[in-house]
Amino acid sequence: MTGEPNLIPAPRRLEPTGGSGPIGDTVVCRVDPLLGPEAYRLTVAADRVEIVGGDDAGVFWGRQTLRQLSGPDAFRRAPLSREPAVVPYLTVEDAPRFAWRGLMLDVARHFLAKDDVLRYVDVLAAHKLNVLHLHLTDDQGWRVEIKRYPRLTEVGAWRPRTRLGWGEPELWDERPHGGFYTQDDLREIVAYAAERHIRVVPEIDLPGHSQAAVAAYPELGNADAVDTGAPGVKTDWGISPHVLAPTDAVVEFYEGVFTEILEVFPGRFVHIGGDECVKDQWRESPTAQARIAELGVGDEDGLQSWMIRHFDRWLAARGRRLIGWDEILQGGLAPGAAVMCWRWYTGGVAAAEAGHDVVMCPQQEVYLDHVQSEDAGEPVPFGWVHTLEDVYRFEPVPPRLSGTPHAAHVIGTQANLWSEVTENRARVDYQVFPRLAAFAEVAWSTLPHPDKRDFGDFDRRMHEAHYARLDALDIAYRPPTGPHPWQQRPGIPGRMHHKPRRTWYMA
Ligand code: TNX
Repeated sequence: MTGEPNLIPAPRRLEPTGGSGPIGDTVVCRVDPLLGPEAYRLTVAADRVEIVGGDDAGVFWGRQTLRQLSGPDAFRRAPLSREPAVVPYLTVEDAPRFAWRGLMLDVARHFLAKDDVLRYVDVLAAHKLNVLHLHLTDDQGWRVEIKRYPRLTEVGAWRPRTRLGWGEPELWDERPHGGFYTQDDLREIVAYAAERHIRVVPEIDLPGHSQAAVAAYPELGNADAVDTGAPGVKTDWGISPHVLAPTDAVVEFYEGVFTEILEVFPGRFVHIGGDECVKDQWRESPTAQARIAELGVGDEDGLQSWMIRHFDRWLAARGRRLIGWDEILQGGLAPGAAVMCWRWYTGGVAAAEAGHDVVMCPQQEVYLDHVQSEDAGEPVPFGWVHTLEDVYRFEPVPPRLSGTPHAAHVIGTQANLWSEVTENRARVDYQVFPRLAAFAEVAWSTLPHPDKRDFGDFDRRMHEAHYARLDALDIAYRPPTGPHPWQQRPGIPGRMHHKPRRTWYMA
């Protein structure tokens, strides 16, 4: 084999030095901090393979590139007894554009077994992505053991049945669903990820998306505003009105939760959610209204802001940084907090201009639960259509920030997989791939303006090399020609948005 190697993500500088052939068994690795964080230089020659990393992570990413150069069988779990791989002789100099290159897995709406999460760590590593964000709690399930509050998982990790799809007709899977990770399971995931230079960011969602917690401990809810007692774990989708009560007792309870979370997750960032907190119960609750007056925070938004600021201070005092969905901007953003921007680019732009770090993950661009084509055969079509090409043309830094000092506050980007319509690993694979490959290139490489990106070249590299790697990894991706018959879910209704979606130019 000769010619240009197919690399995903594309490297900064690639110099073929002529020829190709087998390489020896020895790879010399060393660190040279002058290269910078996560950067590497890979040299492949017949008699010598060398990887110089700016740090250990850089060496690791260099090894991933060597794996890419070694053919699809390098992505199997054991070598096949074949002739040694033919590898192009070259030098690659490479460094990531963004420090935060993430994937969020929503393990709350549908639980994903520990083994499937570990597999996703391997899959992220192969794509040079370095953050795994676990959405651990939501209305439909609480997925992390908290030793001091056993009912969070005894009660909150299970629901009696599950809504199938989003729309009409209303269909149900009558099987109980649930599961949770023990703290040791999560320590194992964190350690496994760390070996692959991937950070795990835990998310405990508050004060909204808390119905599972309220089901487990009704005193967390606004008992004076609702007469039904414990609501039970939510069985269908959408946003629950059951939000946390804004009391000292609830804040203390969650300090207990976060105390245990910090023991399991050593990383800097801790995600506190903050999204889609419906304020109806707070408006009706005399306790919440008295709290607004007592704290002098003006209104319900001010109350949410008070809660977020409390946890910002609490985390900062323990050497951590808060990150939350862009609603944490409402009512004033806590200093030092970072923002995960999901609603268009608006919140991210505002946050960056105010000096806050931002991770860009607009739902209009990189929500992988959203449908991948207009085809009628797409399983449970939800959201806007994001094709592989759309994701390849996603630009994390919008024009309004580009070229300004605020652009440096965009510390990275993330693709999010919400799991209302993905009930198992095969469905997750289908939604995530091949789009995560395009996302990985966007997150790592400095690509031209979205209109000028060479999608044809990307697609060629997909066909010539990357689909075969995904096959070797046993990823149940969406084939370029559309779903396999067994990947379709006829009869299960979805809910598609038919509005214009492309947004990079709007901010
Ligand atoms: C919005 S993104 C949500 C999630 C849903 C998702 C579905 C965000 C912070 N909230 O609760 O699962 O849309 O795409």
